[in-house]
Amino acid sequence: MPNCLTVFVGRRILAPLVAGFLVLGAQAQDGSSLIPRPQRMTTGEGSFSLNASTRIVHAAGQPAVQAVADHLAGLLRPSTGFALPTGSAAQQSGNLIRLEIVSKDSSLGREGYHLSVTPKGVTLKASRPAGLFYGVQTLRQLLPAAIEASTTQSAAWVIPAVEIRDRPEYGYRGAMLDVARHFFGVADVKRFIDLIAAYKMNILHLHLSDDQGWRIEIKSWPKLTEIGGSTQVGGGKGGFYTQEQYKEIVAYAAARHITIVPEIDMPGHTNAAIVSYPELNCRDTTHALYTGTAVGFSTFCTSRPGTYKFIDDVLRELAAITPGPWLHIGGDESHVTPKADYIQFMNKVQPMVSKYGKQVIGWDEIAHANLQKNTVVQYWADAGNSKMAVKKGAKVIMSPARKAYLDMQYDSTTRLGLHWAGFIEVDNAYQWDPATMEQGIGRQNILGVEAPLWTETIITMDDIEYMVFPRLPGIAEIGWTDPAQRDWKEYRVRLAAQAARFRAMGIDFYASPKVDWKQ
Ligand code: TNX
Repeated sequence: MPNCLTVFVGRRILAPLVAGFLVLGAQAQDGSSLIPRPQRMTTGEGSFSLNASTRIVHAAGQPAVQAVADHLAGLLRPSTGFALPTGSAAQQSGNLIRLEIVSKDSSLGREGYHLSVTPKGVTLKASRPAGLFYGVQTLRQLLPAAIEASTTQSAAWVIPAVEIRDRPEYGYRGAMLDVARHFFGVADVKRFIDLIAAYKMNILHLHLSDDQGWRIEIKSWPKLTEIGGSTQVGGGKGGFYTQEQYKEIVAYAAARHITIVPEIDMPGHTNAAIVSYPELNCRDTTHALYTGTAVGFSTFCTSRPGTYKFIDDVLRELAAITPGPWLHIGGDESHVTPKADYIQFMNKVQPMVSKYGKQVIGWDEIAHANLQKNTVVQYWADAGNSKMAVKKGAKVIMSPARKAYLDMQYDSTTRLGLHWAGFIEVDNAYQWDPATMEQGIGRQNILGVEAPLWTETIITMDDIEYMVFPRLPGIAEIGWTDPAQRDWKEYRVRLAAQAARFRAMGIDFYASPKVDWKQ
């Protein structure tokens, strides 16, 4: 146990004593600029030095722990140039980072971890590999920012002596990437996964279909990608993932303890599918590919049995390549589907998802239908819908557009993005509490938070990074950190300290005037 008498940062004592632990405020290099802010942290004396003889060890016969050890080594090798061998610990001495699964520490929960750094060594404990993975993300941020560089750096690779016990507030901490309006290839999605994993997010929702494009191969309906995947907003060439590529994304995410939530948006937002198979529409007229950005003009024919045969095939193929528990069926802005038809449609499609062993997520409008026992509603626009969903027994994912939408402009000068839900500066994106922002939803009914990035105006990976950073770390903290420990004035100092990490990771971030980046 490190010494934890008083912690001074600059000249100020930044933190109160909570339950016998000194909880830290901000500052680089002593652990106090961590994002998300950990639940409990105390600082000790001295530091641990990572060096050429450091090894990352764990007990034998634990492949999932070995995977976390290899992940950690993979993060540290490029910048340090050290070999950092990993493996089971026959010998217990030397300069070691130890990863341990502990069964007795139930207070850590499914995703918590206990990190102990002393001058002698680093020990990371968790009840499951996911917790070890989150502890690894913390360890990364305890090292100098240069650790994030992709080439060898000369730096003193010291980790301050700390003791951290940490676990998340919410189990669902996600981001969404719209690959339908503009398509992003596998390499971009992998980078996106790496960026959200660094902030302990555990969900990536992929918006795989919309009016402008169909992005996932469905073998029984090949024209979906041949025709429906052939363009995008602005008329570019679009693209799609083969099932093999999708599986590659799923595996890459899983290795980072991230679950993929695939979305097929329906019955609206379906122009690309309808152009590919006109019989999905009630009138078998000719349809044209769409490369604009208006919403709400398309709908599946909800009265034809053929529509449900199509949906069954799509859901079956998608469920077979999706190990996670959820299939998102959209349901937003179906403005040309008569309300009674919409309700009937959703009542029919939900059991089809269950049939393939998955749980439904739908945008908040889905609350108008009868909700199956496990259906989850994603709040984006209408609090009334979300409250109705809760009354019907559903759980809610909080993605309020006016706070969590990463495609909203920061201010009127932002070169990308939309502003229909308002301008969202970095402070605004951070200052809200999912549990209290709407009366009538309630903490106990909230699975967590998700920040969607819609891509009508987003074309390149640089564009993605500019809109996502620096707001995403704040959303990640909302998902992870106890709201009683969150405060903008304190957070903005920690955020400023992340800039060096963003730069080392090559992230093209928005240097918001709300943050004093020189601190
Ligand atoms: C609303 S959010 C939409 C999307 C748009 C987004 C742009 C939601 C469920 N529907 O179709 O891309 O606004 O911000």
